[in-house]
Amino acid sequence: MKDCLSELGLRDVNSGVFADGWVEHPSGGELVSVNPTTGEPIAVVLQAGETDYEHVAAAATRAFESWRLLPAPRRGEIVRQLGDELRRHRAALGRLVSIEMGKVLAEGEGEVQEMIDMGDFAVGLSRQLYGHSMNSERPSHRMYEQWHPLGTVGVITSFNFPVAVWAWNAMIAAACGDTLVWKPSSTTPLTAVAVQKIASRVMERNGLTGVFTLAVGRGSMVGERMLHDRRMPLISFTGSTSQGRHVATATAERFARSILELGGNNAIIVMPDADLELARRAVLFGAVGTAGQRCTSTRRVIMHRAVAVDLTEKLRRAYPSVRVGDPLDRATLMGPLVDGDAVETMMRAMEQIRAEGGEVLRGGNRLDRPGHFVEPALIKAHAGMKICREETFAPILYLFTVDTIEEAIALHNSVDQGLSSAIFTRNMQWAETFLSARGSDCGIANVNIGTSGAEIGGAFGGEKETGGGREAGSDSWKAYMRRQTCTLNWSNDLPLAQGVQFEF
Ligand code: UN1
Repeated sequence: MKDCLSELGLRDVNSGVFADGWVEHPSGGELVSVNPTTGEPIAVVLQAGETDYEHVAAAATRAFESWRLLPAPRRGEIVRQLGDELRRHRAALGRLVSIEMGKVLAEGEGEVQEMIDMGDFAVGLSRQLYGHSMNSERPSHRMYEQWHPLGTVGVITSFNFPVAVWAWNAMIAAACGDTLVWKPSSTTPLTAVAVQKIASRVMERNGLTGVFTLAVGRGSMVGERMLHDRRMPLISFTGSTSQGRHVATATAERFARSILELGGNNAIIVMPDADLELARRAVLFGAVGTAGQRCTSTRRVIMHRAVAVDLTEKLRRAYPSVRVGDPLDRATLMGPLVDGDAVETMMRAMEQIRAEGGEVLRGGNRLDRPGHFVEPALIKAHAGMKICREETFAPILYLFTVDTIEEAIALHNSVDQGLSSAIFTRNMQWAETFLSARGSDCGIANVNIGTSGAEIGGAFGGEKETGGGREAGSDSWKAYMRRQTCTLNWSNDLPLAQGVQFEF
């Protein structure tokens, strides 16, 4: 562990505040980063106090004045250097993610790869911030739209993807000419400090500062200030639906934009012709991967009656063989939950499951060892269970049985969340029904692929109580820029639109 901390420049006590440079003694108190595998402290991060926050926000606002004027391809070139620096530290940073957050090493490294992929995407994007040109209805007039940098973006991230979600926002925002204030989750401050060190080294080499800034601190102080800070025209927030509702109202109140990535309640529909072996593997990765702590985790499987017995049996056999343990051990499939509260929440959900008549087929107990370990739970559920409508951020999987595709889709869409969805079938009509306007109501819909593990090239996000935000690929960049419609008259006359005559 020491090796990876020292490669990343981390010490026993670290500043969690970067404005124009590291603030040596921020005044917001000590935050101890704890290893969820052992329950032991890893290191201390010093949090932002009120004046520290002010320094950070002011530095990012100042940096915007010049960063926005740098040609976008030159900003892209700097983002390329950031990607290269991340490549150099992929192993160490991936390991730190596993140590601090508890996801297994393959997933920790995968998360850093997601950052690198975002970097590559943003480099290309920096030469493709296209606007349309339109045909004006007036003679000798030209009409077009262009995209300008927006300002300083406030980015509030969650513990479960402590670095990738920063990259979704940071790489795009930087290419678009915006600057950033990052408030990471208080559960994973060390990975944030490590990423900031990498980013600020690259910026320093280019004689720049204030483009990427960091304010580790309490949500009630740093988070609240960001929501109400008029210097930040956009807040990108990842977290629970209840917190997201607060972010939505606070930002709307001052007409700021928000990108919200909130709760999911993702399901896989399995039809009679499905390749059950593929389905089994996708369900397991989706339900057990990251210990069920992804927004995209598979929480429900909706099985056609024709395959319900078979698939249930396959899962019953697979669940006990999921190796739970040290995330740094390559043989482990599921690490710990992030903290003691997460374990308590899962245990409460298990009680409710039993009270509502769910049948526990496998697991669901806490493990008697140090750290926050649980067994993944496999539940035979029925549509009346209220708990299945909630996102419990833990490895609990509900199995439902249905008789038709219509019934499957109705049950699928009956929850409040709308992030990710999947169907397993080779039947074109079933697949297309699922993808059609009367099919899945989610932001992400997959065929013969599970609900989690999206590629960065597409826009990531969901509908309903998931919040409607879109991040990462496709045209998500548009949320980070302001659109300007320009009409230019090169005639010697002043014709009015819609043919309006106004002579005097
Ligand atoms: C999240 O859980 O907040 O699609 C993000 C996935 C990952 C990102 C998940 N690429 O599972």
